Amino acid sequence: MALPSNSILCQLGWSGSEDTGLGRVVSTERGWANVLGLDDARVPQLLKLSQAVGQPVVGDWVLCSKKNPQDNLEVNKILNRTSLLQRRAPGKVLASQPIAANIDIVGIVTSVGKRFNINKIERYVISTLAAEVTPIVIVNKIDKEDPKPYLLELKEAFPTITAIAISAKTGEYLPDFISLLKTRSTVVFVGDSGVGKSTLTNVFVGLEIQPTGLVRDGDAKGRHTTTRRELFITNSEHVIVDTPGMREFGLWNARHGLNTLYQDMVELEAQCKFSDCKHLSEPGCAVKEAISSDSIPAVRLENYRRLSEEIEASHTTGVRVPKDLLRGGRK
Ligand SMILES: Nc1nc2c(ncn2[C@@H]2O[C@H](COP(=O)(O)OP(=O)(O)OP(=O)(O)O)[C@@H](O)[C@H]2O)c(=O)[nH]1
Ligand SMILES: [Mg+2]
Ligand SMILES: [Zn+2]
Repeated sequence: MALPSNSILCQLGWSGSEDTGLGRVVSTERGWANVLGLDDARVPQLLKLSQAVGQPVVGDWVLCSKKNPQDNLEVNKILNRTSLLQRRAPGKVLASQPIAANIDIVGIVTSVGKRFNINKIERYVISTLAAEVTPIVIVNKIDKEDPKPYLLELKEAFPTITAIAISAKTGEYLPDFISLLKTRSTVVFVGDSGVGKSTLTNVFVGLEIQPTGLVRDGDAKGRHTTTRRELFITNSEHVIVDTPGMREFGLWNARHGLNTLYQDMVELEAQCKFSDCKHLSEPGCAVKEAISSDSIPAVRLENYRRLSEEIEASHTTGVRVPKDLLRGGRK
């Protein structure tokens, strides 16, 4: 039976039929998950994970049940994910860190001023494309500065990616952003600390639900006000996931995303004489030819090569990528 449109599961984005014990993970703790939508309840329930269920991620759809009538409800199944945004876990371990599941849009939030970093934005874009999710770059705080140069830089760097400039503070251009979202779709906000992800979440939810941080003038460092990922239903009938600022963003399982963003390079490579061409000094190298005839800038090859190496290394070795690169610097 289809669910009524005012049911909480519907508001959370569920479009299937009614399912007993179904809910959506709004936040997680070690061994536990906060699940919303069970029995159409408007408040989440903190439930223990049953053994062998695996680790749910915010945004997951889960099935919950009791072993015996007198027991507490437990999460005992994670439904197949339609999408998963992930990065390489920070630190020495060679592992992925899932950020959010079953998302439709990744809102890559940045702001005018010192926090704007095109290389860091590129990392988010590649990872979003790798997850087969649509990225939208959001340049926030346009009440402080004209966003035109930032939008131009984005258009030049990522001609196929949607970018929009807004002010979460004054609400300017927010309706334009909302008009890009399908009803009941799930959007996750990612970006550096202090760019305004929680401020934007509050505007959407219509309540001061997330604490927001003070940013010191003249200092581009954020304070990491948000400390966990959390999912909310908004006034505009969307679902938003707010996340803590990520200082480093390592690529994980992102080859598909890199190849999508650098399709020109992939096509050129296919025309090189040798299939294992490194585009250094091999004869018949289509990439080098394109650079010498100025059809692609040399820096594009450098970036492509560096990101390719990072993706290969992240899968095969524990080699750590220099922090500076993960933070959006370049060699
Ligand atoms: N001028 C201006 N300030 C804004 C805007 N949006 C957010 N801010 C301010 O920027 C500061 C940081 O905002 P937050 O929403 O806490 O940033 P965040 O991205 O959630 O930061 P973390 O939780 O640390 O990752 C706060 O002081 C906000 O009031 C905006 O559009 N214009
Ligand atoms: Mg925040
Ligand atoms: Zn070549």
